[in-house]
Amino acid sequence: MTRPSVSAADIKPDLDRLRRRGLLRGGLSLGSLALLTGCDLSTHSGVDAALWAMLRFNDRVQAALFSPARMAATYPASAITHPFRFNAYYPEWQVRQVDPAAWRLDVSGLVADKSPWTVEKLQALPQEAQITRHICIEGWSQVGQWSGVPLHVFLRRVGADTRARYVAFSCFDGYSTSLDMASALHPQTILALDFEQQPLAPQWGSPLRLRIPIKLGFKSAKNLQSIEVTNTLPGGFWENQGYNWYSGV
Ligand SMILES: Nc1nc2c(c(=O)[nH]1)N[C@H]1C(S)=C(S)[C@@H](COP(=O)(O)O)O[C@H]1N2
Ligand SMILES: [Mo]
Repeated sequence: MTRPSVSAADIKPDLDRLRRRGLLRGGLSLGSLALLTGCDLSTHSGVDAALWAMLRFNDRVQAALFSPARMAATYPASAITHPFRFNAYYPEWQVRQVDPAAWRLDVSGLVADKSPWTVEKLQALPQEAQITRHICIEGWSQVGQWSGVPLHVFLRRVGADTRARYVAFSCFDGYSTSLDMASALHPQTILALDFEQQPLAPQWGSPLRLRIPIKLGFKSAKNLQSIEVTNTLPGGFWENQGYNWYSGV
């Protein structure tokens, strides 16, 4: 085992971050971190590798606890939150708008059919409605009503290799996120076209957003531009800044 030569103060912000997320309990030392992860802690990149190894370990634990049969709670229409809260990594006046008639959804990676999708083509697929709770990592939640195409229906329609590990989502506002395949295939994971029984307004992710009640709100990407099926861990806007990648609720 390599002796850690980076001081605890050097990586204090990273350790504090992990502690806040409950990944490190009490006074986990650099030595035990090295033992746990098998990473060389004598350099900064080694420390980084150890921290990422811890996070991936956390992802694996969460994935092992996942059950495709476990459903997120659903609610009656009377429980829908009004007014519904907008959230994005920018303020509401900066919401991007596209013409839904000109918009196309790109499909890439491990799929048989890479032709782009129009709103009309998506509307012609089977639709599923849900009233579920959207839980933001910032500590607030709200109940909303969405409907659209179950992602498993879409993935099978495009001939996706559903043995692939990940599905990645890119948005035309610069946002991105990604899912493990099991969560992508969960029956409550939908490509939502409607919010409160109307076509999505721009601030709610027009013309197409992901809606996944079994994950924290930041996974429900709005303003979708492309979907990729891949075996390479894709990351995402918040995931790359240290939010837990799996983020099941
Ligand atoms: N394209 C895009 N999707 C996004 C975000 C974003 O900034 N851009 N923010 C995420 C976060 S953190 C939350 S809580 C929800 C907010 O969705 P809402 O505005 O419908 O409440 O969108 C998620 N999807
Ligand atoms: Mo969020």
